[in-house]
Amino acid sequence: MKDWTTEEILKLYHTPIMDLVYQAATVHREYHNPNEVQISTLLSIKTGGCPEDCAYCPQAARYHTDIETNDLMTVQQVETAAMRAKAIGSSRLCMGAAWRNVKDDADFDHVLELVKTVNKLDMEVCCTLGMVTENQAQKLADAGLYAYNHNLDTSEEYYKEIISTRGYEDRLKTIDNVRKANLTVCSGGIVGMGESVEDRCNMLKVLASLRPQPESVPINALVAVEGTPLEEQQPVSIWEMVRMVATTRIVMPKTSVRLSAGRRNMSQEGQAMCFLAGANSIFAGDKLLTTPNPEVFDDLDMFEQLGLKPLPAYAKHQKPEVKDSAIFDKEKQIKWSRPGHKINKNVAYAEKAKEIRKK
Ligand code: SAM
Ligand code: DTB
Ligand code: SF4
Repeated sequence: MKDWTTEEILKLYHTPIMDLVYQAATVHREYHNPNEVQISTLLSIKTGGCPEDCAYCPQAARYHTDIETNDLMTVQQVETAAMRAKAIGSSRLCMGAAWRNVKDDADFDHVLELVKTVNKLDMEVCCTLGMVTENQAQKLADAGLYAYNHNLDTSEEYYKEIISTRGYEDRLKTIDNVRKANLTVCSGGIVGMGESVEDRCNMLKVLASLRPQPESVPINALVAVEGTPLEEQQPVSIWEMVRMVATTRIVMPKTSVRLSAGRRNMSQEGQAMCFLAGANSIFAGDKLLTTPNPEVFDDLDMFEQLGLKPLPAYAKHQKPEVKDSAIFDKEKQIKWSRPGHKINKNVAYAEKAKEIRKK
């Protein structure tokens, strides 16, 4: 497999768009059926109140955003949501929790139950719970987890401008822990946070250098949420999304490239261009985690107009077997880093939120 340099990736990104899309579509057809698009549905099983300071995130407790916070969902609530997702053609349920990291407590045991429940419905189960240790990843695998989502979000350099409460190396460590448990890796990023094209390409270089490469790479367009430090970011143009998708496809030929947050701002034609450029997965369902997504009816219409078929579950990897977990918590608790640097904008927005709460 080729080792891409940032310079080579940048060159690809800046290729005239007709040539870039043609090249990406050619690679895409070598490894995938271009008429198949995998549908994944997100479910926020624990919403808001997160201690981190990710500048893009409406779930960070320190900012003042208009979201409904919720404790962990029950097995019944998750089962109902999973069946509804399956009914619209979704082959994967991705359960998200607004946690910094997983703790070995009753909440984690409950999440393991949720994983088993969704696995029984023959759906690919994905979780995104923040940082995990190797043992925790293994417990998730034994409960029947199929994939773990943990995004790099941007380049190592720009990460420092967005998050001060953890480091890039923490993200890489979790991805490594997930790999050691033989789970499939879902890791991607966000465009439109004020990063440079070089930052985007640097992130792709890091993802493409992982061995094996991630099985799925979500490409999110920032959803600028009021109350977060990135509330004033202007939406990225569709051409930046097309370039990002095409470049991702070329450097990670086998991966599932997921057109993720931000589809509400894209036309059907824009999304079709992304599929042509190698995107072969979407998040469908009326909601992402806390923000709106396109209406299910409109997505079904798009599939019909474009002649796309949803990919069935386990088309790429076998269904994981549910096992009794033989893991004992002997592992030394990893100390996740707290870089401790200050991001002035994040601090200002946290102060602003405090003022609003006082009123
Ligand atoms: N707390 C866990 C973590 O940080 O990994 C899991 C949930 S977190 C919400 C998952 C991902 O959602 C983030 O890494 C980020 O890429 C994406 N995300 C969050 N807010 C977003 C926004 N406003 N626009 C686009 N993507 C966003
Ligand atoms: C990913 O890359 N995007 C999804 C999923 N993985 C967890 C999350 C998007 C969240 C968008 C903002 C929100 O709805 O809160
Ligand atoms: Fe918390 Fe994840 Fe949101 Fe960051 S992205 S504030 S870690 S929920």
